[in-house]
Amino acid sequence: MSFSVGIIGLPNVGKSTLFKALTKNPVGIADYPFTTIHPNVGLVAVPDKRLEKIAQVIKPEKITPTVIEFVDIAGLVKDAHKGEGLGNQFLAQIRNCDALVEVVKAFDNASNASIEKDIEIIKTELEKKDLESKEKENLLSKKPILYVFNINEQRTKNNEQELKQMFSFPCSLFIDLKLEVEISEMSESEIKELGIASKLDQMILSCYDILSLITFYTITRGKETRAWTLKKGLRVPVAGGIVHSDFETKFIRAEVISAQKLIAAGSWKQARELGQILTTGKEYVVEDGDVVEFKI
Ligand SMILES: Nc1nc2c(ncn2[C@@H]2O[C@H](COP(=O)(O)OP(=O)(O)O)[C@@H](O)[C@H]2O)c(=O)[nH]1
Ligand SMILES: [Mg+2]
Repeated sequence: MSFSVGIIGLPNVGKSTLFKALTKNPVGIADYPFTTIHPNVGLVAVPDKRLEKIAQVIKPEKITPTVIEFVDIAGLVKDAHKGEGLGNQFLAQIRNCDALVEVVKAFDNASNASIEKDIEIIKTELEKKDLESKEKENLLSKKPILYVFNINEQRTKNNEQELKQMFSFPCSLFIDLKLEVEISEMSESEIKELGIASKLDQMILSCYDILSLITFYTITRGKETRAWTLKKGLRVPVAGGIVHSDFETKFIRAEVISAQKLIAAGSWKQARELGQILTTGKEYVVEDGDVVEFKI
């Protein structure tokens, strides 16, 4: 189950800057040899402290994070829905995405009024495109959106508060994207020395949230500890199908323990002795943080 997030917004607001910062550091694992699948499509590892802790218990040969796809969609302009500026092509790309990150220019001298206008243009384009669409289930304007206000030093904390009050979006972040590119090129020690922190992990996890996604883990007998992405509320055979199609079609049962319990127990064996490993049937709904062994 791979999820795709489209980066949208007007031209020159920092979309490609965000894409560059996100894809700067390769996922670096055999299963994903290319971080950038296409010049504008990249795979980004989902930050996951739990995965590291499970790996400390299991000591696998290989640790594999789960990934999320980001697509740098070219800038939308007014009347894109009528085909302006290759608008139809861009809107078709948006249709293929599960969620959107909208970058809004709030750097330099962008006034609150211009920010409001920019947001309105994009909203209107998506809604107008939806009006012509026959497919009512895939409406562009109904996709979950995370707003990223691209700020810089000139926009002070006060302005941030003002903007937050102006727009009561369910999900928004204030990020200096230019700084993020610089951070992505620094070593850990340089970042520490400068006392700065990246907000990209938070952004990636916010995308996870707006998509109602959870993470479950497999440990494949100590060979590989791996994180997987699943929609909230699905049953264990569906999770199995993501790992291997046989795990869904030939599913018999699964052994499940929460990451937290496994980490506390210190080993799979110990967790079993403590009676903490649950044997479940087809009906079990996977929870965020479950470590699952599929039995077929
Ligand atoms: N001052 C400033 N300039 C930025 C920032 N982000 C992007 N830019 C500039 O805005 C221009 C467009 O950036 P780009 O990411 O290519 O925009 P896109 O058209 O939305 O993909 C470039 O000249 C960037 O250097 C930022 O955070 N601060
Ligand atoms: Mg661009």
